[in-house]
Amino acid sequence: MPKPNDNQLQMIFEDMVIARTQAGRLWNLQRQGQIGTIAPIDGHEATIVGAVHALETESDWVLPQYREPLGLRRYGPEILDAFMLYNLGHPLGGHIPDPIKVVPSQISLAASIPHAVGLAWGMSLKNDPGAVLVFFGDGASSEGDFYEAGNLAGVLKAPVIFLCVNNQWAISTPTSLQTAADSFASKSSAFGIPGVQVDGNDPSLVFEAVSEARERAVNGKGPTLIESTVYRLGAHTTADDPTRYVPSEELSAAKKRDPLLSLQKELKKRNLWSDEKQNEVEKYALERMDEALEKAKNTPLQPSSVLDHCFETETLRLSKQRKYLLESLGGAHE
Ligand SMILES: Cc1ncc(C[n+]2csc(CCOP(=O)(O)OP(=O)(O)O)c2C)c(N)n1
Ligand SMILES: [Mg+2]
Repeated sequence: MPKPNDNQLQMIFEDMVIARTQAGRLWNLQRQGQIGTIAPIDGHEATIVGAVHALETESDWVLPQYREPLGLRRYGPEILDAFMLYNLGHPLGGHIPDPIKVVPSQISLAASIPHAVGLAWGMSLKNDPGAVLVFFGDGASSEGDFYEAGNLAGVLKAPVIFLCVNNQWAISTPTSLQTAADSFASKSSAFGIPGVQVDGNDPSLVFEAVSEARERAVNGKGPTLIESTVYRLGAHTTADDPTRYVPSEELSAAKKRDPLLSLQKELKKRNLWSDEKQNEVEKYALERMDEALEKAKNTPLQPSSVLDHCFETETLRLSKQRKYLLESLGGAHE
């Protein structure tokens, strides 16, 4: 499979820098009480951005867990706008406009994996082109949903890519307590599909692995399980204190393999990146985030919109709940 060319690599690095810069700003906004809980992307950028750059945005769907949104910029600037609304308490579903093929983040672990398989199966039944990529963590892989969906996808040869981001932690649970298997990729053998392990700190390797999985998917050869190994450089979320359980020597070793540092070094050596470019991109990232935050602050909260987008036609039970909600709000909101 081809590696990303120089231009693609520059774009990948740009998206990685934007994600890291915006993540830092989000952390501060949460600490200032301006937004809700967030899960930092730090350490996951090469995997998320590398994977997304191997997809065809017009035909391929992405289902993020909750750590991915800042890395999905390639799918459109609207993703950040939707994410900022979500961070201010708006339901995410209604804000990712058509035709962007990104499904709202899933906080309930592994719950998006059966959705991804259903979506992929539906696409193959309708002869739609494209593939579906679903992100989930090492922790999410312990859920029944993962095994059920993986099994069905193998039988149906659904065009789906299972991307397990092994960041070595599920909050404070290390992978040694998560599974007794040799690897997360090896779980693919029970589904009868290929399992691949990749160094998730190198976006070129992730790009290559996802390109290959995509090729299989769109050619009717079925799903692939990719385990992309990274290290969670930050806290689990803004509600976590990792100094209580992450061994400091392990964290300092991981910081030396920070995916941004190694790629920046390589690109600079090849004259594909400079300090000026770095400053310019960081400045853009912050301005873009301020703009998205401002837009979100100026959007009135509509509590009943949490009931939108559940079904194509609203069910009787939902209609009753909507009526009850609107009545209890005393008509103050829609
Ligand atoms: C079904 C379910 N069980 C438990 C939780 C609580 N929870 C939130 S995040 C998390 C850890 C997830 O770890 P992993 O899947 O490895 O993702 P990471 O946060 O490391 O990116 C847990 C247990 C949840 N959100 N959903
Ligand atoms: Mg994890």
